Amino acid sequence: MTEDERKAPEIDPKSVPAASGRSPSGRSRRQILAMAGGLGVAGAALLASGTLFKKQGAKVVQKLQTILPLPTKALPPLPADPALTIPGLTPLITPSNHFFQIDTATSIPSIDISSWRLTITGMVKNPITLTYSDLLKRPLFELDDTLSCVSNPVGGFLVGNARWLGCRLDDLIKEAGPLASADQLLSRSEDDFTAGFPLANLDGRDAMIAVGMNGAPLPPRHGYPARIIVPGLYGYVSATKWLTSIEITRFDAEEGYWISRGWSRLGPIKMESRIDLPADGATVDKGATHIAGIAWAPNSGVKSVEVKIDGGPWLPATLGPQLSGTTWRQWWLPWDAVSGSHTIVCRATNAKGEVQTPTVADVAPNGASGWHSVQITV
Ligand SMILES: Nc1nc2c(c(=O)[nH]1)N[C@H]1C(S)=C(S)[C@@H](COP(=O)(O)O)O[C@H]1N2
Ligand SMILES: [Mo]
Repeated sequence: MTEDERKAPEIDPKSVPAASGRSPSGRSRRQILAMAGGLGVAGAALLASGTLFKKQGAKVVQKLQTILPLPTKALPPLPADPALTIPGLTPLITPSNHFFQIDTATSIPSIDISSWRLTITGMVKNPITLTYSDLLKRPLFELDDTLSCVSNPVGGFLVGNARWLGCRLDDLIKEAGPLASADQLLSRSEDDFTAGFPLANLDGRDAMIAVGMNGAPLPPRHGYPARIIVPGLYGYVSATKWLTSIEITRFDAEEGYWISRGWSRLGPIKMESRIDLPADGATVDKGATHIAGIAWAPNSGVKSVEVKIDGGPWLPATLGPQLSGTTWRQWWLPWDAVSGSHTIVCRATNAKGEVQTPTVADVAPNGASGWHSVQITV
């Protein structure tokens, strides 16, 4: 593969917002929906009253249709975010407008929801075609899941955590009836991006066709009207935005967009941890402060995070809430900063007791590994 191709999945740094932001917690679901739908106060009032709803004109009704049904299986409300009390800590949930964006699209496809269809075809007994409202009528569930780009370097910001809403992908594929000889789920977008992963990854994990993100319909830049989310897989093999078709096929017949460009066929997200506070290169005031960051260990969960300051011992950090086995956890460690220059390193251990590898790997072909370290001055 050429150098250009290897670099291709990296993104324009301008499109990567800092991974900090205001937590969406504290707002009611209805408020969030109302804002996302552009309805404002009037919309919220309409939602509160079915009779008012019926009296409104077609325009309002159309706007209201972008409001998602409630999940049949809802998650408990989010816990208090430790980021509220530890300044500089990355928020538990990444607000959608701060969520990293990676795609090959030159402009965001604008999709007419009334003519949009999702088809499931290929090596199946019963091909399926769904409209947007068919999709919304399926049982919807919520999923807290951390999505990472394979191009995320150690310590990088191409990773985000969201509460997704969608329907089960495994159920849909079961209904389509894949042939025994098929081994790949290849999804395609409105703009002809493709991503493929092993059918075997539909192993009971909560893979979904997502229609909602953080309490609102998927924002256009994150794939409206629908995208795939597969817990534990990098985006380039799974997370197709502006989804239009799913083809059940074989790896030896077809491959996703990035595979012929030298990236690995299989894309399980690697366990990683990141130091956000203090930032690399920062100058810190002497005295009481925190070392803090996030860590993720897909399909298992983070059991512990340890921090090493200069040549010292590994110190156990305090962990934030574990939303699910596939979300990041925040961690922090109080620190009495002493004058001088310091190197701080962190490492995670997953629920199976496996320690994050120190072996340094580049992002290509299947994701970066190694321990994140920062150099700071007090
Ligand atoms: N249609 C489309 N979907 C796509 C891509 C793309 O280029 N086009 N890129 C994938 C990659 S590489 C990643 S990491 C995720 C990023 O999702 P996000 O932009 O919502 O963070 O989207 C995936 N889905
Ligand atoms: Mo990616």
